[in-house]
Amino acid sequence: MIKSPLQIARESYVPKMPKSLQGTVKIVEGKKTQSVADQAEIEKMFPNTYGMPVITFEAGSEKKEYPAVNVGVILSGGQAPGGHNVISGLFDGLKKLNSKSKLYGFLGGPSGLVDNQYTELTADVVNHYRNTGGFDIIGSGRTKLEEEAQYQKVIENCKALNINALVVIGGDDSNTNACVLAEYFLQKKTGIQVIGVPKTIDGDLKNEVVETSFGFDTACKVYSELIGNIQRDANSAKKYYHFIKLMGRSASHITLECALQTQPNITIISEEVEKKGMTLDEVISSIVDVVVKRADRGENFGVVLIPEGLVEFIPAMKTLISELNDLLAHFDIDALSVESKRERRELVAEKLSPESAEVFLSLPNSFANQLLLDRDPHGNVQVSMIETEKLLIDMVKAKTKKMKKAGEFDGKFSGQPHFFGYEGRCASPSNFDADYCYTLGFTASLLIEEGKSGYMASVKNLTAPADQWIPGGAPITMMMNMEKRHGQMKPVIQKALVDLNGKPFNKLVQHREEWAVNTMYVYPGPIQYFGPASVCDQPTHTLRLEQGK
Ligand code: FBP
Repeated sequence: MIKSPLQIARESYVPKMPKSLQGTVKIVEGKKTQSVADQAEIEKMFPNTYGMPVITFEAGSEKKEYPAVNVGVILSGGQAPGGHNVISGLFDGLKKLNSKSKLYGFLGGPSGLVDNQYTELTADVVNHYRNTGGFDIIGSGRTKLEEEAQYQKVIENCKALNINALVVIGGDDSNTNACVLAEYFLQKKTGIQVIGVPKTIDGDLKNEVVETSFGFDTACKVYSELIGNIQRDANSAKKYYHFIKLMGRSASHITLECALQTQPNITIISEEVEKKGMTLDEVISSIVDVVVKRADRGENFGVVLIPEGLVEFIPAMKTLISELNDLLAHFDIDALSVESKRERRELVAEKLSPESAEVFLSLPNSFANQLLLDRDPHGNVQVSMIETEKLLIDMVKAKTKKMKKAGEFDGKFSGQPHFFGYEGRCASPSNFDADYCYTLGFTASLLIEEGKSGYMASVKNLTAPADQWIPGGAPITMMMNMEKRHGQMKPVIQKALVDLNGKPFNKLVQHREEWAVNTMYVYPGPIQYFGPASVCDQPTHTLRLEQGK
Protein backbone atom coordinates (compact mmCIF):
# COMPACT_ATOMS: atom_id res chain seq x y z
CA MET A 1 0.00 0.00 0.00
CA ILE A 2 1.39 3.43 -0.93
CA LYS A 3 1.19 5.85 1.98
CA SER A 4 0.96 9.62 1.87
CA PRO A 5 3.67 11.65 3.66
CA LEU A 6 1.07 12.59 6.29
CA GLN A 7 0.21 8.93 6.91
CA ILE A 8 3.88 8.10 7.35
CA ALA A 9 4.38 11.01 9.75
CA ARG A 10 1.24 10.07 11.73
CA GLU A 11 2.45 6.48 12.18
CA SER A 12 5.00 7.67 14.69
CA TYR A 13 2.57 9.88 16.65
CA VAL A 14 2.43 8.74 20.27
CA PRO A 15 -1.03 9.43 21.73
CA LYS A 16 -1.02 11.49 24.90
CA MET A 17 -2.41 9.65 27.93
CA PRO A 18 -3.62 10.50 31.43
CA LYS A 19 -0.85 10.38 34.04
CA SER A 20 -2.90 7.91 36.07
CA LEU A 21 -2.55 5.26 33.34
CA GLN A 22 1.16 5.67 32.84
CA GLY A 23 2.30 3.63 35.85
CA THR A 24 0.64 1.31 38.36
CA VAL A 25 -3.12 1.81 38.47
CA LYS A 26 -5.63 1.41 41.28
CA ILE A 27 -9.37 1.06 40.89
CA VAL A 28 -11.69 3.31 42.91
CA GLU A 29 -15.40 2.47 43.13
CA GLY A 30 -18.03 5.19 43.65
CA LYS A 31 -21.64 5.03 44.80
CA LYS A 32 -24.40 2.74 43.51
CA THR A 33 -26.08 4.12 40.39
CA GLN A 34 -29.58 4.12 38.94
CA SER A 35 -30.95 4.53 35.43
CA VAL A 36 -31.82 8.02 34.14
CA ALA A 37 -35.52 7.10 34.02
CA ASP A 38 -37.89 4.13 34.33
CA GLN A 39 -35.79 2.75 37.22
CA ALA A 40 -38.11 -0.07 38.28
CA GLU A 41 -38.50 -1.50 34.78
CA ILE A 42 -34.79 -1.27 33.93
CA GLU A 43 -33.77 -2.83 37.25
CA LYS A 44 -36.14 -5.73 36.63
CA MET A 45 -34.75 -6.33 33.13
CA PHE A 46 -31.09 -6.06 34.20
CA PRO A 47 -30.91 -7.74 37.62
CA ASN A 48 -27.17 -8.48 37.28
CA THR A 49 -25.91 -5.23 35.79
CA TYR A 50 -28.20 -2.65 37.43
CA GLY A 51 -26.99 -0.33 40.18
CA MET A 52 -23.24 -0.99 39.81
CA PRO A 53 -20.93 1.85 40.90
CA VAL A 54 -19.10 4.32 38.67
CA ILE A 55 -15.37 3.50 38.57
CA THR A 56 -12.27 5.66 38.25
CA PHE A 57 -8.71 4.55 37.69
CA GLU A 58 -6.13 6.45 39.73
CA ALA A 59 -2.36 6.24 40.00
CA GLY A 60 -1.56 3.47 42.50
CA SER A 61 1.49 2.26 44.33
CA GLU A 62 0.97 -1.50 44.52
CA LYS A 63 2.01 -3.44 41.46
CA LYS A 64 -0.71 -5.91 40.51
CA GLU A 65 -0.44 -9.21 38.61
CA TYR A 66 -3.08 -9.56 35.92
CA PRO A 67 -4.01 -12.87 34.26
CA ALA A 68 -3.60 -13.46 30.51
CA VAL A 69 -6.96 -12.95 28.80
CA ASN A 70 -8.37 -13.46 25.34
CA VAL A 71 -10.49 -10.53 24.20
CA GLY A 72 -12.75 -10.08 21.17
CA VAL A 73 -13.49 -6.66 19.72
CA ILE A 74 -16.09 -5.37 17.26
CA LEU A 75 -16.65 -2.03 15.59
CA SER A 76 -20.37 -1.38 15.31
CA GLY A 77 -22.48 1.09 13.32
CA GLY A 78 -21.28 4.13 11.39
CA GLN A 79 -17.57 4.85 11.05
CA ALA A 80 -16.06 7.50 13.34
CA PRO A 81 -12.50 8.85 13.32
CA GLY A 82 -10.36 7.19 15.98
CA GLY A 83 -11.74 3.64 15.97
CA HIS A 84 -8.33 2.27 15.04
CA ASN A 85 -6.81 4.04 18.04
CA VAL A 86 -9.35 2.46 20.40
CA ILE A 87 -8.09 -0.87 19.12
CA SER A 88 -4.43 0.21 19.45
CA GLY A 89 -5.01 1.38 23.03
CA LEU A 90 -6.88 -1.81 23.88
CA PHE A 91 -4.12 -3.94 22.37
CA ASP A 92 -1.32 -2.04 24.14
CA GLY A 93 -3.23 -2.09 27.44
CA LEU A 94 -3.84 -5.82 27.31
CA LYS A 95 -0.22 -6.54 26.39
CA LYS A 96 1.09 -4.20 29.07
CA LEU A 97 -1.01 -5.89 31.76
CA ASN A 98 -0.03 -9.37 30.57
CA SER A 99 2.06 -9.95 27.47
CA LYS A 100 0.36 -13.36 26.89
CA SER A 101 -3.10 -11.79 26.40
CA LYS A 102 -4.57 -11.98 22.90
CA LEU A 103 -6.90 -9.76 20.93
CA TYR A 104 -9.29 -11.05 18.25
CA GLY A 105 -11.16 -8.75 15.90
CA PHE A 106 -14.58 -9.95 14.73
CA LEU A 107 -15.20 -8.87 11.16
CA GLY A 108 -17.97 -6.69 9.75
CA GLY A 109 -19.55 -5.65 13.05
CA PRO A 110 -21.87 -7.68 15.30
CA SER A 111 -22.61 -10.20 12.51
CA GLY A 112 -18.95 -11.33 12.70
CA LEU A 113 -19.59 -12.51 16.26
CA VAL A 114 -22.52 -14.66 15.18
CA ASP A 115 -20.95 -15.96 11.96
CA ASN A 116 -17.56 -16.54 13.61
CA GLN A 117 -15.66 -14.35 11.19
CA TYR A 118 -12.55 -13.17 12.99
CA THR A 119 -8.86 -12.42 12.75
CA GLU A 120 -6.19 -12.27 15.43
CA LEU A 121 -4.96 -8.71 15.89
CA THR A 122 -1.22 -9.01 16.30
CA ALA A 123 1.28 -6.17 16.74
CA ASP A 124 2.01 -6.18 13.00
CA VAL A 125 -1.63 -5.65 12.12
CA VAL A 126 -2.31 -3.04 14.82
CA ASN A 127 0.85 -1.04 14.03
CA HIS A 128 -0.31 -0.64 10.47
CA TYR A 129 -3.46 1.22 11.59
CA ARG A 130 -2.27 3.45 14.45
CA ASN A 131 -3.60 7.04 14.24
CA THR A 132 -5.43 6.38 10.98
CA GLY A 133 -9.09 7.05 10.19
CA GLY A 134 -11.60 4.43 9.10
CA PHE A 135 -12.78 1.13 10.49
CA ASP A 136 -11.13 -0.98 7.80
CA ILE A 137 -8.93 -2.88 10.25
CA ILE A 138 -11.89 -5.23 10.91
CA GLY A 139 -14.86 -3.50 9.23
CA SER A 140 -18.17 -2.54 10.81
CA GLY A 141 -21.88 -3.33 10.44
CA ARG A 142 -25.32 -2.58 11.82
CA THR A 143 -26.66 -6.07 12.55
CA LYS A 144 -28.69 -6.00 15.75
CA LEU A 145 -28.13 -8.89 18.14
CA GLU A 146 -31.52 -9.50 19.71
CA GLU A 147 -32.41 -13.17 19.40
CA GLU A 148 -31.45 -15.81 21.91
CA ALA A 149 -30.20 -18.02 19.06
CA GLN A 150 -27.71 -15.24 18.13
CA TYR A 151 -26.53 -14.94 21.74
CA GLN A 152 -25.98 -18.71 21.90
CA LYS A 153 -23.90 -18.56 18.71
CA VAL A 154 -21.82 -15.74 20.20
CA ILE A 155 -21.19 -17.82 23.33
CA GLU A 156 -20.24 -20.87 21.23
CA ASN A 157 -17.82 -18.83 19.10
CA CYS A 158 -16.27 -17.09 22.12
CA LYS A 159 -15.82 -20.42 23.93
CA ALA A 160 -14.02 -21.88 20.89
CA LEU A 161 -11.43 -19.07 21.14
CA ASN A 162 -11.38 -19.06 24.96
CA ILE A 163 -12.57 -15.47 24.89
CA ASN A 164 -13.03 -13.93 28.34
CA ALA A 165 -14.36 -10.56 27.24
CA LEU A 166 -15.87 -8.68 24.33
CA VAL A 167 -15.39 -4.99 23.61
CA VAL A 168 -18.19 -3.33 21.63
CA ILE A 169 -17.15 -0.03 20.05
CA GLY A 170 -20.43 1.61 19.09
CA GLY A 171 -23.11 4.27 19.47
CA ASP A 172 -26.15 4.31 21.74
CA ASP A 173 -27.91 1.38 20.05
CA SER A 174 -24.76 -0.78 19.92
CA ASN A 175 -23.94 -0.05 23.55
CA THR A 176 -27.53 -0.89 24.51
CA ASN A 177 -26.90 -4.19 22.74
CA ALA A 178 -23.61 -4.59 24.64
CA CYS A 179 -25.47 -4.21 27.93
CA VAL A 180 -28.14 -6.72 26.93
CA LEU A 181 -25.36 -9.20 26.05
CA ALA A 182 -23.52 -8.52 29.33
CA GLU A 183 -26.71 -9.20 31.29
CA TYR A 184 -27.45 -12.38 29.33
CA PHE A 185 -23.89 -13.68 29.77
CA LEU A 186 -24.08 -13.07 33.52
CA GLN A 187 -27.48 -14.77 33.79
CA LYS A 188 -26.11 -17.81 31.93
CA LYS A 189 -22.88 -17.72 33.97
CA THR A 190 -20.76 -17.86 30.81
CA GLY A 191 -17.86 -15.95 32.34
CA ILE A 192 -17.72 -13.67 29.28
CA GLN A 193 -17.57 -9.96 30.14
CA VAL A 194 -18.77 -7.17 27.85
CA ILE A 195 -17.37 -3.63 27.80
CA GLY A 196 -18.68 -0.77 25.62
CA VAL A 197 -16.81 2.19 24.12
CA PRO A 198 -18.71 5.41 23.23
CA LYS A 199 -18.41 6.00 19.50
CA THR A 200 -20.41 8.22 17.14
CA ILE A 201 -19.71 11.34 15.14
CA ASP A 202 -23.28 12.42 16.05
CA GLY A 203 -22.18 13.45 19.56
CA ASP A 204 -25.47 12.23 21.05
CA LEU A 205 -23.96 9.56 23.29
CA LYS A 206 -23.06 11.78 26.21
CA ASN A 207 -24.25 12.17 29.77
CA GLU A 208 -22.92 12.91 33.25
CA VAL A 209 -20.27 10.19 32.91
CA VAL A 210 -19.49 10.29 29.19
CA GLU A 211 -18.42 13.83 28.23
CA THR A 212 -18.39 13.19 24.48
CA SER A 213 -18.38 10.31 22.03
CA PHE A 214 -15.25 9.83 19.97
CA GLY A 215 -15.22 10.97 16.34
CA PHE A 216 -17.39 14.05 16.98
CA ASP A 217 -14.33 16.27 17.30
CA THR A 218 -12.68 15.24 14.01
CA ALA A 219 -15.89 15.02 11.98
CA CYS A 220 -16.98 18.54 13.06
CA LYS A 221 -13.55 19.92 12.25
CA VAL A 222 -13.66 18.37 8.76
CA TYR A 223 -17.19 19.67 8.06
CA SER A 224 -16.25 23.10 9.43
CA GLU A 225 -13.27 23.25 7.09
CA LEU A 226 -15.60 22.45 4.16
CA ILE A 227 -18.26 24.93 5.32
CA GLY A 228 -15.57 27.61 5.67
CA ASN A 229 -14.40 26.89 2.11
CA ILE A 230 -17.96 27.18 0.83
CA GLN A 231 -18.52 30.40 2.78
CA ARG A 232 -15.44 31.88 1.16
CA ASP A 233 -16.73 30.82 -2.24
CA ALA A 234 -20.17 32.28 -1.48
CA ASN A 235 -18.58 35.54 -0.35
CA SER A 236 -16.41 35.64 -3.50
CA ALA A 237 -19.03 34.76 -6.14
CA LYS A 238 -21.91 36.41 -4.25
CA LYS A 239 -24.56 34.52 -6.24
CA TYR A 240 -25.65 31.39 -4.38
CA TYR A 241 -27.33 30.31 -1.20
CA HIS A 242 -25.62 27.10 -0.10
CA PHE A 243 -27.91 24.75 1.83
CA ILE A 244 -25.66 22.34 3.70
CA LYS A 245 -27.19 19.31 5.39
CA LEU A 246 -24.96 17.83 8.06
CA MET A 247 -24.99 14.30 9.42
CA GLY A 248 -26.06 13.60 12.94
CA ARG A 249 -29.18 11.46 12.51
CA SER A 250 -31.46 12.91 15.22
CA ALA A 251 -29.50 15.32 17.35
CA SER A 252 -28.23 18.66 15.97
CA HIS A 253 -24.91 18.65 17.87
CA ILE A 254 -22.82 18.52 14.68
CA THR A 255 -24.76 21.39 13.11
CA LEU A 256 -24.48 23.48 16.28
CA GLU A 257 -20.75 22.81 16.67
CA CYS A 258 -20.07 23.63 13.00
CA ALA A 259 -22.09 26.85 13.36
CA LEU A 260 -20.00 27.88 16.36
CA GLN A 261 -16.85 27.17 14.35
CA THR A 262 -17.90 28.96 11.14
CA GLN A 263 -20.63 31.58 11.88
CA PRO A 264 -22.96 30.94 8.92
CA ASN A 265 -26.03 33.09 8.14
CA ILE A 266 -28.67 30.56 9.17
CA THR A 267 -28.45 27.54 11.46
CA ILE A 268 -31.47 25.35 11.97
CA ILE A 269 -31.50 23.39 15.20
CA SER A 270 -34.04 20.57 15.12
CA GLU A 271 -34.57 20.54 18.88
CA GLU A 272 -35.61 24.23 18.76
CA VAL A 273 -37.94 23.61 15.83
CA GLU A 274 -39.63 20.88 17.87
CA LYS A 275 -39.83 22.95 21.06
CA LYS A 276 -41.43 25.85 19.18
CA GLY A 277 -43.78 23.42 17.42
CA MET A 278 -42.81 24.91 14.05
CA THR A 279 -44.43 23.74 10.83
CA LEU A 280 -42.44 23.19 7.65
CA ASP A 281 -43.90 26.48 6.34
CA GLU A 282 -42.68 28.34 9.41
CA VAL A 283 -39.17 26.93 8.95
CA ILE A 284 -39.25 28.17 5.35
CA SER A 285 -40.52 31.60 6.42
CA SER A 286 -37.68 31.93 8.90
CA ILE A 287 -35.16 31.28 6.10
CA VAL A 288 -36.96 33.62 3.69
CA ASP A 289 -36.88 36.42 6.30
CA VAL A 290 -33.09 36.30 6.29
CA VAL A 291 -32.92 36.05 2.48
CA VAL A 292 -35.06 39.21 2.26
CA LYS A 293 -33.02 41.12 4.85
CA ARG A 294 -29.77 40.23 3.09
CA ALA A 295 -31.24 41.18 -0.31
CA ASP A 296 -32.13 44.60 1.11
CA ARG A 297 -28.40 45.07 1.75
CA GLY A 298 -27.56 43.87 -1.76
CA GLU A 299 -26.32 40.46 -0.59
CA ASN A 300 -28.00 37.66 -2.54
CA PHE A 301 -25.87 34.88 -1.16
CA GLY A 302 -25.51 32.99 2.06
CA VAL A 303 -24.98 29.73 3.89
CA VAL A 304 -27.65 27.70 5.68
CA LEU A 305 -26.82 24.75 7.94
CA ILE A 306 -29.46 22.04 8.24
CA PRO A 307 -29.30 19.10 10.65
CA GLU A 308 -29.85 15.73 9.01
CA GLY A 309 -32.73 14.78 11.30
CA LEU A 310 -34.76 18.00 10.86
CA VAL A 311 -37.85 16.39 9.32
CA GLU A 312 -38.28 14.13 12.35
CA PHE A 313 -38.50 17.19 14.63
CA ILE A 314 -41.23 19.10 12.81
CA PRO A 315 -44.14 17.95 15.00
CA ALA A 316 -46.57 16.99 12.20
CA MET A 317 -43.75 15.20 10.33
CA LYS A 318 -42.64 13.48 13.52
CA THR A 319 -46.11 12.02 14.03
CA LEU A 320 -46.20 10.97 10.39
CA ILE A 321 -42.77 9.28 10.59
CA SER A 322 -43.68 7.52 13.82
CA GLU A 323 -46.87 6.17 12.22
CA LEU A 324 -44.87 5.10 9.16
CA ASN A 325 -42.28 3.37 11.41
CA ASP A 326 -45.01 1.39 13.14
CA LEU A 327 -46.66 0.59 9.82
CA LEU A 328 -43.45 -0.51 8.12
CA ALA A 329 -42.56 -2.75 11.08
CA HIS A 330 -45.55 -4.99 10.29
CA PHE A 331 -46.42 -4.26 6.70
CA ASP A 332 -44.43 -4.93 3.54
CA ILE A 333 -45.11 -1.96 1.28
CA ASP A 334 -42.96 -3.49 -1.46
CA ALA A 335 -45.54 -6.27 -1.73
CA LEU A 336 -48.25 -3.75 -2.72
CA SER A 337 -49.15 -4.26 -6.34
CA VAL A 338 -49.16 -0.71 -7.66
CA GLU A 339 -48.47 0.86 -11.02
CA SER A 340 -46.78 4.03 -9.82
CA LYS A 341 -45.08 5.49 -6.75
CA ARG A 342 -47.94 8.00 -6.53
CA GLU A 343 -50.46 5.16 -6.31
CA ARG A 344 -48.35 3.45 -3.64
CA ARG A 345 -48.33 6.70 -1.69
CA GLU A 346 -52.11 6.87 -1.80
CA LEU A 347 -52.45 3.28 -0.54
CA VAL A 348 -50.03 3.99 2.32
CA ALA A 349 -51.94 7.19 3.18
CA GLU A 350 -55.12 5.13 3.68
CA LYS A 351 -53.39 3.31 6.55
CA LEU A 352 -52.43 6.53 8.38
CA SER A 353 -54.42 8.79 10.71
CA PRO A 354 -56.31 11.52 8.77
CA GLU A 355 -53.86 14.23 9.99
CA SER A 356 -50.75 12.27 8.95
CA ALA A 357 -52.34 11.24 5.65
CA GLU A 358 -52.92 14.92 4.86
CA VAL A 359 -49.28 15.83 5.61
CA PHE A 360 -48.02 12.80 3.68
CA LEU A 361 -50.06 13.63 0.59
CA SER A 362 -49.06 17.30 0.70
CA LEU A 363 -45.34 16.52 0.35
CA PRO A 364 -43.59 16.52 -3.01
CA ASN A 365 -43.78 12.98 -4.43
CA SER A 366 -40.04 12.28 -4.45
CA PHE A 367 -39.69 13.45 -0.86
CA ALA A 368 -42.69 11.43 0.38
CA ASN A 369 -41.19 8.31 -1.19
CA GLN A 370 -37.90 8.91 0.62
CA LEU A 371 -39.85 8.58 3.89
CA LEU A 372 -40.83 5.05 2.85
CA LEU A 373 -37.27 3.80 2.36
CA ASP A 374 -36.15 0.80 4.44
CA ARG A 375 -35.54 1.42 8.16
CA ASP A 376 -32.17 0.51 9.66
CA PRO A 377 -31.95 -2.65 11.83
CA HIS A 378 -32.79 -0.57 14.91
CA GLY A 379 -36.04 0.68 13.33
CA ASN A 380 -34.74 4.21 12.59
CA VAL A 381 -35.52 6.15 9.42
CA GLN A 382 -32.33 6.40 7.34
CA VAL A 383 -32.27 10.19 7.46
CA SER A 384 -29.03 10.36 5.47
CA MET A 385 -31.11 9.29 2.43
CA ILE A 386 -33.74 12.04 2.83
CA GLU A 387 -32.91 15.11 0.75
CA THR A 388 -34.11 17.81 3.15
CA GLU A 389 -31.64 20.34 1.72
CA LYS A 390 -33.28 20.06 -1.72
CA LEU A 391 -36.78 20.23 -0.25
CA LEU A 392 -35.92 23.45 1.59
CA ILE A 393 -34.32 25.03 -1.50
CA ASP A 394 -37.42 24.21 -3.59
CA MET A 395 -39.75 25.66 -0.98
CA VAL A 396 -37.69 28.85 -0.44
CA LYS A 397 -37.49 29.28 -4.21
CA ALA A 398 -41.27 28.92 -4.58
CA LYS A 399 -41.94 31.37 -1.75
CA THR A 400 -39.49 34.05 -2.97
CA LYS A 401 -40.88 33.72 -6.50
CA LYS A 402 -44.38 34.35 -5.20
CA MET A 403 -43.16 37.32 -3.13
CA LYS A 404 -41.37 38.74 -6.16
CA LYS A 405 -44.60 38.63 -8.15
CA ALA A 406 -46.38 40.40 -5.30
CA GLY A 407 -43.62 43.05 -5.20
CA GLU A 408 -42.49 41.95 -1.73
CA PHE A 409 -39.01 40.77 -2.70
CA ASP A 410 -36.53 42.56 -4.86
CA GLY A 411 -33.53 40.24 -4.67
CA LYS A 412 -32.43 36.95 -6.23
CA PHE A 413 -32.44 33.46 -4.82
CA SER A 414 -30.45 30.59 -6.25
CA GLY A 415 -29.78 27.53 -4.08
CA GLN A 416 -26.98 24.94 -4.12
CA PRO A 417 -27.55 21.74 -2.11
CA HIS A 418 -24.76 19.93 -0.23
CA PHE A 419 -24.69 17.01 2.15
CA PHE A 420 -21.66 16.50 4.39
CA GLY A 421 -21.49 13.24 6.25
CA TYR A 422 -19.34 10.56 4.72
CA GLU A 423 -16.60 13.16 4.08
CA GLY A 424 -15.84 13.28 7.81
CA ARG A 425 -16.54 9.83 9.19
CA CYS A 426 -13.21 8.27 8.21
CA ALA A 427 -10.96 11.31 8.41
CA SER A 428 -7.57 10.99 9.99
CA PRO A 429 -8.35 11.54 13.71
CA SER A 430 -7.50 14.92 15.20
CA ASN A 431 -4.95 14.84 18.01
CA PHE A 432 -7.88 15.07 20.42
CA ASP A 433 -9.59 11.99 18.98
CA ALA A 434 -6.30 10.10 18.56
CA ASP A 435 -5.48 10.68 22.26
CA TYR A 436 -9.04 10.19 23.53
CA CYS A 437 -9.57 6.96 21.59
CA TYR A 438 -6.26 5.48 22.63
CA THR A 439 -7.10 6.25 26.27
CA LEU A 440 -10.58 4.74 25.90
CA GLY A 441 -9.10 1.51 24.51
CA PHE A 442 -6.47 1.36 27.24
CA THR A 443 -9.17 1.96 29.88
CA ALA A 444 -11.28 -0.86 28.40
CA SER A 445 -8.35 -3.24 28.93
CA LEU A 446 -8.25 -2.29 32.63
CA LEU A 447 -12.02 -2.74 33.04
CA ILE A 448 -11.64 -6.23 31.59
CA GLU A 449 -8.71 -7.11 33.83
CA GLU A 450 -10.68 -5.84 36.83
CA GLY A 451 -13.45 -8.33 35.93
CA LYS A 452 -16.08 -5.71 35.04
CA SER A 453 -19.00 -6.31 32.70
CA GLY A 454 -21.86 -4.11 31.48
CA TYR A 455 -19.59 -1.05 31.78
CA MET A 456 -18.75 1.63 29.24
CA ALA A 457 -15.19 2.95 29.22
CA SER A 458 -15.20 6.63 30.10
CA VAL A 459 -12.62 9.42 30.20
CA LYS A 460 -13.46 12.67 31.98
CA ASN A 461 -11.97 16.17 32.34
CA LEU A 462 -11.46 16.28 28.58
CA THR A 463 -10.92 20.04 28.28
CA ALA A 464 -7.80 19.76 30.45
CA PRO A 465 -4.48 18.61 28.94
CA ALA A 466 -4.54 14.84 28.31
CA ASP A 467 -2.23 14.02 31.21
CA GLN A 468 -4.97 15.29 33.58
CA TRP A 469 -7.79 13.25 32.04
CA ILE A 470 -9.66 10.92 34.40
CA PRO A 471 -10.20 7.39 33.05
CA GLY A 472 -12.81 4.99 34.40
CA GLY A 473 -16.01 3.16 33.63
CA ALA A 474 -19.74 3.70 33.99
CA PRO A 475 -22.48 1.05 34.19
CA ILE A 476 -24.44 1.18 30.93
CA THR A 477 -27.73 0.63 32.78
CA MET A 478 -27.37 4.08 34.38
CA MET A 479 -27.75 5.64 30.90
CA MET A 480 -30.96 3.79 30.06
CA ASN A 481 -34.67 4.57 29.76
CA MET A 482 -37.64 2.93 28.04
CA GLU A 483 -38.45 3.97 24.45
CA LYS A 484 -40.65 2.76 21.63
CA ARG A 485 -38.74 0.79 18.97
CA HIS A 486 -40.35 -1.16 16.12
CA GLY A 487 -43.67 -0.41 17.79
CA GLN A 488 -42.60 -1.89 21.19
CA MET A 489 -41.27 -0.38 24.43
CA LYS A 490 -37.59 -1.32 24.86
CA PRO A 491 -34.78 -0.42 27.30
CA VAL A 492 -32.30 1.81 25.43
CA ILE A 493 -29.54 4.30 26.21
CA GLN A 494 -31.11 7.76 26.33
CA LYS A 495 -29.93 9.90 23.41
CA ALA A 496 -28.54 13.31 24.34
CA LEU A 497 -30.24 15.93 22.18
CA VAL A 498 -29.12 19.58 22.03
CA ASP A 499 -29.92 21.21 25.38
CA LEU A 500 -31.80 24.41 24.61
CA ASN A 501 -30.76 25.78 28.00
CA GLY A 502 -27.16 24.78 27.50
CA LYS A 503 -24.24 27.13 26.85
CA PRO A 504 -23.44 26.02 23.25
CA PHE A 505 -27.01 26.71 22.06
CA ASN A 506 -27.16 29.97 24.02
CA LYS A 507 -24.02 31.18 22.32
CA LEU A 508 -25.65 30.57 18.93
CA VAL A 509 -28.80 32.42 20.05
CA GLN A 510 -26.73 35.40 21.23
CA HIS A 511 -25.03 35.79 17.85
CA ARG A 512 -27.32 34.41 15.17
CA GLU A 513 -29.15 37.63 14.29
CA GLU A 514 -25.83 39.36 13.72
CA TRP A 515 -24.45 36.44 11.69
CA ALA A 516 -27.67 36.36 9.61
CA VAL A 517 -27.44 39.84 8.13
CA ASN A 518 -23.79 40.75 8.47
CA THR A 519 -21.40 38.43 6.72
CA MET A 520 -19.12 37.34 9.57
CA TYR A 521 -17.85 34.02 8.30
CA VAL A 522 -14.98 32.21 10.02
CA TYR A 523 -12.75 29.95 7.89
CA PRO A 524 -11.29 27.29 10.21
CA GLY A 525 -9.08 25.60 7.57
CA PRO A 526 -7.95 21.97 7.75
CA ILE A 527 -7.19 20.01 10.92
CA GLN A 528 -3.58 20.55 12.00
CA TYR A 529 -1.66 17.59 13.41
CA PHE A 530 1.75 19.14 13.98
CA GLY A 531 2.31 22.48 15.67
CA PRO A 532 1.36 24.36 18.84
CA ALA A 533 -1.31 22.87 21.14
CA SER A 534 -3.40 26.05 20.68
CA VAL A 535 -3.85 25.05 17.02
CA CYS A 536 -3.65 21.24 17.18
CA ASP A 537 -5.11 20.03 20.46
CA GLN A 538 -8.20 22.17 21.07
CA PRO A 539 -11.41 20.26 21.85
CA THR A 540 -14.72 21.31 20.30
CA HIS A 541 -16.47 24.59 21.16
CA THR A 542 -19.34 22.44 22.50
CA LEU A 543 -17.16 20.66 25.03
CA ARG A 544 -15.36 23.85 26.06
CA LEU A 545 -18.60 25.80 26.52
CA GLU A 546 -20.26 22.91 28.38
CA GLN A 547 -17.32 22.83 30.77
CA GLY A 548 -17.29 26.61 31.21
CA LYS A 549 -14.02 27.07 29.30
P1 FBP B 1 -23.70 5.79 14.37
O1 FBP B 1 -24.81 6.33 15.23
O2 FBP B 1 -23.77 4.34 14.17
O3 FBP B 1 -22.36 6.25 14.87
O4 FBP B 1 -23.83 6.44 12.92
C1 FBP B 1 -23.87 7.79 12.73
C2 FBP B 1 -24.18 8.17 11.31
O5 FBP B 1 -23.02 8.68 10.69
C3 FBP B 1 -25.33 9.18 11.25
O6 FBP B 1 -24.84 10.49 11.39
C4 FBP B 1 -25.96 8.88 9.94
O7 FBP B 1 -27.32 9.21 9.92
C5 FBP B 1 -25.79 7.40 9.80
O8 FBP B 1 -24.64 7.08 10.53
C6 FBP B 1 -25.65 6.95 8.38
O9 FBP B 1 -25.30 5.62 8.38
P2 FBP B 1 -25.46 4.68 7.10
O10 FBP B 1 -24.44 5.14 6.13
O11 FBP B 1 -25.21 3.32 7.63
O12 FBP B 1 -26.86 4.89 6.61
